[in-house]
Amino acid sequence: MEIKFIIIITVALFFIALVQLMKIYDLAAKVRGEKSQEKLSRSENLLMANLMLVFMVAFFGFIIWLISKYGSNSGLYQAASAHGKDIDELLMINWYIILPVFFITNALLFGFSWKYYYREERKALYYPHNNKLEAVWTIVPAIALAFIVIYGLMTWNKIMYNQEKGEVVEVYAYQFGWIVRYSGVDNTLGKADYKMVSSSNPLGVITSKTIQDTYVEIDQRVNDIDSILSSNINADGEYLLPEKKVDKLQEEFDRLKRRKYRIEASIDRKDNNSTAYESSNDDIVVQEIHLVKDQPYTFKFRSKDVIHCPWFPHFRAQINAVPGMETSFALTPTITTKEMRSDPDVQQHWENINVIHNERKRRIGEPEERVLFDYVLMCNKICGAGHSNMQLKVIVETQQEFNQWIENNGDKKRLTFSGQEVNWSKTKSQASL
Ligand SMILES: [Cu+2]
Repeated sequence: MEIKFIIIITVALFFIALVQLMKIYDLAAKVRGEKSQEKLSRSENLLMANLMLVFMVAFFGFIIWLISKYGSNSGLYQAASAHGKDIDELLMINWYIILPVFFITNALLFGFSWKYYYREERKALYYPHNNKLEAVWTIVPAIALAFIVIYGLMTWNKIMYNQEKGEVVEVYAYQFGWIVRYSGVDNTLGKADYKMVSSSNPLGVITSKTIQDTYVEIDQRVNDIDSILSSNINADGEYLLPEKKVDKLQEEFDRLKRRKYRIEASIDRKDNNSTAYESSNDDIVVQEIHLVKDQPYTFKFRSKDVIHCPWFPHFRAQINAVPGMETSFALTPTITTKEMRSDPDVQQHWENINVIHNERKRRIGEPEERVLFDYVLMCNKICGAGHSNMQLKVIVETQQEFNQWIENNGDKKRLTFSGQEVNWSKTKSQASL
């Protein structure tokens, strides 16, 4: 880190020194009464022209090197979802259009600068207008752009509106992490409301139990504040606490009362509560996303605080999670984690990752280990200081393995909103048959 910083400073200072030197050179030339910058000799102009060509070759070489090094195996591998191939095709068609245009236009730009460098005896051709030329360079890009836009729209419609609706899974984004909720046997997520959000109910899910729990939580804090205030009062009715603290407590007191009133008025439906919020009862919250191969899923996204961007790179799926609204997309994973790990591209890439990983491990004196590929959910929007922590492991497996997970680990890690045990895995596997 420090070395990098010193290098940056050195390079910056070098350029500043260079600019200063050039200024001095210029001034010295003026003092000596030599020719000014505007009048360059023919050989100087030729040198500039040749440097243009050198730059073009180096620039093109660098681009080709970049493509060959990072283009073929960028860590995205083959698309692991049903719609992924469409996205990849769309992207590749764009590259097939962009790259030739890039090479042609830049070759013309630098080629012309080289060929027509300034010579005193040459006179530029006065050529103010040509309708044919204007038409060509307007119509050709227009057709190319229209093709890209229409093709993109068709792909978008296909993957957003013509996908099979599947099992509903909610992904809730917050600074900085994800909470995942499966909708359970009824495939319907229970209602949620921000007024219900608390440390024990981070998603704000509504059930008769969470409503009661919230009341208890609010009442407890209200009583706490009440007793703090009433025990710190003197005979004249004056508070013994600093004024600021009293204000703060009273404010919190009012806020809690207001929140309880709002829950009572708009969320708590008293008698029919049990049926209105029934769909929450079999929802479960888990620590990892487990998906069954070839089964369609509908992901729904909410955000607690700022705009996040849930991204499944290997499934080629990404959408913003926006506070106050729900976004969603459907996808069907087509390759299990195990199958992906035996893909030659993945293996080769992870061979390299392990070399770098273990080099670091050795440097800090930790035992070496072998890390394996895993699907991942990441946040693709710089959402704050802990943005890079927003990663969640995703596992794609067979139905059998999925049931096993629910039975072994899923249950231990899950919270039920009803407070009752739901035999989720059995009914789940029956439901999907
Ligand atoms: Cu984020």
